[in-house]
Amino acid sequence: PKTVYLKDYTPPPFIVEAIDLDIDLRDDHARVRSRLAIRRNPNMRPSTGPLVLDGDELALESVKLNGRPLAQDEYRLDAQRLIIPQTPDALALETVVRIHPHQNTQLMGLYASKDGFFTQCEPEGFRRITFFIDRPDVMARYTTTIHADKARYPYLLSNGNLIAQGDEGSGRHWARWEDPFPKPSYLFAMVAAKLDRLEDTFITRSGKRARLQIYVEPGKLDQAGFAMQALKKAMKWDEDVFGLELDLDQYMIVAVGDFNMGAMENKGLNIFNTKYVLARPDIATDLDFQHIDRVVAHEYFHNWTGNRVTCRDWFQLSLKEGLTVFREQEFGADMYSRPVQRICEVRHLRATQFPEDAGPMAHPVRPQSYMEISNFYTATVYEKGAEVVRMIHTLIGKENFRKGMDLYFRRHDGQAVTCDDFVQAMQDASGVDLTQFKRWYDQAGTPVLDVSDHYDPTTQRYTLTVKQSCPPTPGQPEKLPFHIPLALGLLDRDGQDIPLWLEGDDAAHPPAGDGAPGSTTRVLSVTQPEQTFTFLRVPAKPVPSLLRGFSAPVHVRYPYSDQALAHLMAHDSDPFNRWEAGQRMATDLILKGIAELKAGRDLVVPESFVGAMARLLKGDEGYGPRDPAFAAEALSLPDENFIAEQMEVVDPDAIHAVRTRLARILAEHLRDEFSHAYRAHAVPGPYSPDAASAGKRALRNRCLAYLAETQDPQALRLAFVQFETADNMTDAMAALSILTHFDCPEREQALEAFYARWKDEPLVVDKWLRVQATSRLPDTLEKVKRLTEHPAFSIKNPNKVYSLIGAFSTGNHVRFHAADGAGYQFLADQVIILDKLNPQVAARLARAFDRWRKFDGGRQAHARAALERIRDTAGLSKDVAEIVTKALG
Ligand code: HT7
Ligand code: ZN
Repeated sequence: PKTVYLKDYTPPPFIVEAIDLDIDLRDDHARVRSRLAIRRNPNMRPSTGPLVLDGDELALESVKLNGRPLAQDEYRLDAQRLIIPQTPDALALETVVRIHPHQNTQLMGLYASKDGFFTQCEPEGFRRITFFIDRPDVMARYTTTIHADKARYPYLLSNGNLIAQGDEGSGRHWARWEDPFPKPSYLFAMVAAKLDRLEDTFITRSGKRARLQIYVEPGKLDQAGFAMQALKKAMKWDEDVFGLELDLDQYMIVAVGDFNMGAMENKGLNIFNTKYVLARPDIATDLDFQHIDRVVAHEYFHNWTGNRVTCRDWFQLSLKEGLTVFREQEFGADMYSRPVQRICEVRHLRATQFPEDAGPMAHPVRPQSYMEISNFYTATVYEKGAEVVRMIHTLIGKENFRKGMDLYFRRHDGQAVTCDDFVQAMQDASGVDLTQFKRWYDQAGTPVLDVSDHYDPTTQRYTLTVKQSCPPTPGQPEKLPFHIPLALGLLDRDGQDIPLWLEGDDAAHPPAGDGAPGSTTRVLSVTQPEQTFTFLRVPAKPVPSLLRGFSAPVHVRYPYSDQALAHLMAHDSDPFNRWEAGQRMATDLILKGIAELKAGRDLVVPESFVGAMARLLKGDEGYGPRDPAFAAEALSLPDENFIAEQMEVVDPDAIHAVRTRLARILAEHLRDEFSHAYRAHAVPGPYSPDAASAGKRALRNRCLAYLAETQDPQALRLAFVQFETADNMTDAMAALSILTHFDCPEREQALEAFYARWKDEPLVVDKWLRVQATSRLPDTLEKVKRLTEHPAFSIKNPNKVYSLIGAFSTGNHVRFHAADGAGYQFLADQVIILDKLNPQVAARLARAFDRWRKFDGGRQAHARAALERIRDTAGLSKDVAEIVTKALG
């Protein structure tokens, strides 16, 4: 496949001022007429080039220029383009094309799903609907008319405002929508479907009344209420925190079960995966509720960060995604527990983005090239992109950040811009020089900070030496130093924070960002390959609490003793680092245990670790931690993927054995404590997904998981009883996720009962598939294979594919990486089948091979064979080709 480079960007030679679309939906096809008002881009004069329109799988029926049909020799058509060599400077271009939404298994462009027709245009789906200059810097005004059968598709929706509608005979009707805002084609949407509608209103802070509507599958209105509340919370939050108000009279969300990703921020007509809309206590877990809150907010926030100000080109994707994820994270922190949200975000970053940065698909937050842009909706662009925005926030401070946002909108509202434009606004608003900082956008790889220290009791000076480095990544062997905000504190012997006075502090000019002289958390600007920071008036050798709040997406190496970690775990005023200290301890223990196992010795768990875990359970004063949600996180052992990343050569069996053994030892030592905490954290009254109740359930279910690790039949029975008696999906699912790992009669009974009860709720069936795919039992792959034949599974539905095949290959480390290569062969088979139907989802699945080079020779040989088999498949999509060629490269 052809590679596209950022350095080759040129502005579009033509722009489209307006598009009038007419979409006629029929039983086996749709006819799309479009009338484009086009003119040469005035900024590109003099220009004489041809007019080139993108098109994909469009059957062209006619083309007219300024009302005159074009003869065959007046245009050229290839598989991807319509080219008109001779055009006036301003023209009206009319095309008529035929498309086949029922055969559109890629789910890009216009496609048919159970309840009707839906669209997905980002990044390059609009060209599958009509010929267009399908790039985000071409912004047009849209008028859209939809025609369809009235009984089967009563709702006809598109962006903007409904301006006319009517019947047209033969049981058909039509509706015309006009979007007042010019927009890029990727934000176009239309829906023609039979749905139920939930309505509400929101009065904006300037007093405008907005109509809010959520459309769901008929009969599911009782599952839409939470999403509506989420939307209203997000609207209020964006007004309060960023002063941003809805600019539309009507805001619609439509839920569809067939969707490649989570949701899409189309102007005024968001289209969502049902997973992020539908919820009811008996079918959705606490985490599902939380995801709905966050995804609804994310798409709503895009209305300003993405839609009002959009991307100049797809290399700038993080301009909207990194910034919107950051906004979503801040919203989450304000709605739930800030520290727990941060812990979950960092866990996610380490599980997805750090391996990406260390593997064959490593790319900067602003990639420099791609073969298929859909492959770059990555953890780097989204999650690391959000970390980059967060670092700006930390470096310039909250007030300046808000000023920077205001300036960004003042300068760029209605424009398609670059990441540089965003950083420039932040720099100009704050006066902080971000020149070096911008390297975060262009250099891939996770930087490493090697920290060492020295304390001099006579002068009471404490010196930290920080060395930064960054490993090579594809195409970038050498890196320039990053500008890294390193937030830290120093703990004294009693665990108290020491006020921090740095040598060179200038009281007259304190730093713009977080942490003034004398405060107990300071943000050091690490900008050199090696730098020294000296703290004054430090009464005794402190324990450093480094990278508080995870102030930068880096690895920190510092030779912590077990004692120091236990000290941080018990006393650090930064909750993130309290959690981090426990994770470090557990990781060290497991890595040591793996070495012991190889030498034929059993794992030794020091009393300091067991004691720290016990304190987490009991809290400071006897029973009950102050924040059960935090305790639940702190009691969770690092997962197997994370441990694998810490090893030179990964041994999945050893990781699994030692991690499981550690859990069992803890369970046996603290059996009474876990039992007590399990009983003490029962949540009385009717279910509510609020943060406090969810936190108690999380802790309780963590205790139940530990109890089951003892393999005591009574503990498994307890899990089964919880499964049977739970009045909410969180507790039922937690119990089932425990039982799935044990070969006991309760497991089969529970799985059977669960399916019998929920087989008609697709989102719950997804959970049923996932819980089986992630079982640690040795025959899991065989079961997964059988499940691909089960009526509950469909390879055409992305949610089913992610729940079964995706969960097995990314969420079941020990079974996917089986030494005989069977897991790899299975995944290769599925990728090859799926590539013919939905290349985008197939490519996502193929990413599970990314880290194959980290394993032993035997596994590498199996993985290579699987990758080569995919690569050599005839007619492979460019989506999958890019992933496998880079993996093999
Ligand atoms: N901006 C949206 C991206 C998206 C997408 C991308 C590729 C293929 C399908 C897709 N569906 C949605 C999602 C978001 O970040 O808000
Ligand atoms: Zn987004």
